Amino acid sequence: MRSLGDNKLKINIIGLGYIGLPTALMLTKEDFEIVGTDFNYELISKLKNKSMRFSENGMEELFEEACNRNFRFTTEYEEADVYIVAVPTPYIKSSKKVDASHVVDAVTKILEVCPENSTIVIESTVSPGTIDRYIRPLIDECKRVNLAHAPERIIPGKIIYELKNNSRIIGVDSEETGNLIKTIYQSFCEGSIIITNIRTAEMIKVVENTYRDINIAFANELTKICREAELDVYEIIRTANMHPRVNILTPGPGVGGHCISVDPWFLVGDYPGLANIILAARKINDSMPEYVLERLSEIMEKVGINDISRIGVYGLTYKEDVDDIRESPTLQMLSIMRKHLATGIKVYDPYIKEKVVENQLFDFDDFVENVDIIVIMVGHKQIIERQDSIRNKIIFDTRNVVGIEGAYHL
Ligand code: SAJ
Repeated sequence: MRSLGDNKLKINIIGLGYIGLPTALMLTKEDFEIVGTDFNYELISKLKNKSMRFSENGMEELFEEACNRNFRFTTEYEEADVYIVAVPTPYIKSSKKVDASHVVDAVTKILEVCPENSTIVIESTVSPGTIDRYIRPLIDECKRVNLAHAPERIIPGKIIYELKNNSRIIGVDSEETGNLIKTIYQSFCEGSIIITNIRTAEMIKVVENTYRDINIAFANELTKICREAELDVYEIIRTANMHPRVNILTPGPGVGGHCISVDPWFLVGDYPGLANIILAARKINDSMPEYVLERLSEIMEKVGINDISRIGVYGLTYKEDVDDIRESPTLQMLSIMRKHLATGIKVYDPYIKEKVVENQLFDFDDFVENVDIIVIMVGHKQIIERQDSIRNKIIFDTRNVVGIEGAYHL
């Protein structure tokens, strides 16, 4: 294995999505030779034309700098010292288990080109035991390669900041691999870097997202209880959180994204019967889009509006100020409505410029003009800044982000 003191260490990043691309850019700042690989030709040609699929604070500058430093993109896997795998790991809907096929494919292709003694780092989130079950056997029957798991822990919306400042966990089989990978991550990461074994690293990552899911579910359950008790859940959470050992998260219309709504299922799938709170939390969070619809129907009845086409849903993304719509509560809600043949509701999101749903509008003023009730599903900066223009509408603010008098809440 080459050390950093010798020739430039070559790192091949596999998967140039939300995690792989920013990680590659951070590493290109350093004295490594970086090659980014993705099987998506369209993405590679876009990157070659200097265009990125998503943007994050600070990323454009890094991208430009990286291109000037000869950061290369390709659809091929290359011979390298270290491989960092950042491909998606969805869950299988029927069994709730992790679908490791993209990671398996990536590692299989790496093994076709990698030299003996090179190192493969898996960044993709996997359920505990996945690497031993699916990845290690591929390597063991092929060649002598070192394995590491450095699960990504950055939050969309603050990717560059968190890549630099978050602590990292690195799961490895040997001290030597631990030290090499630590040196690589230390080149851009100012947080602490904790070395452990691979299965523990897998578990820590899934536990972090599960903890957040359970905490959000608690907030959502409190919302339902407080509605029944005619109490203000926001006041209750705000005040309870003043206790030094209480930190309840914020209720909302559901939990979306590719992480928190997915990872807890890995534990439910692998430990049925043991993962009880985890399962209950998933169910509560998954029930929220339906709960929004129940509240909406109450509000419509109260204000005497029954024409669905006069209702506007604000926000399609899974959370504020990102352009990612994966598993978003709005999409979940629209799908429930479709099942009940309730169509015609208008939808608008400032971050989504292409048509992804029926009756989607692309201009904020046009949207506001054409509806009587606005259901705020995402607290984008735009709606907070432009709340004056919706004051004369009936507002159902599921995120509690605008201070409009008379607005309805969850
Ligand atoms: N949400 C609430 N109430 C809250 C916080 C979030 O309803 O108080 C909702 C959001 O609106 C969104 C969903 O939950 O729909 C998830 O959003 P998020 O911002 O909590 O998290 P993600 O999915 O963007 O990123 C998470 C992060 N994990 C943790 O904070 C423990 C991130 O650090 C991980 O890297 C990422 O998952 C991942 O890739 O696993």
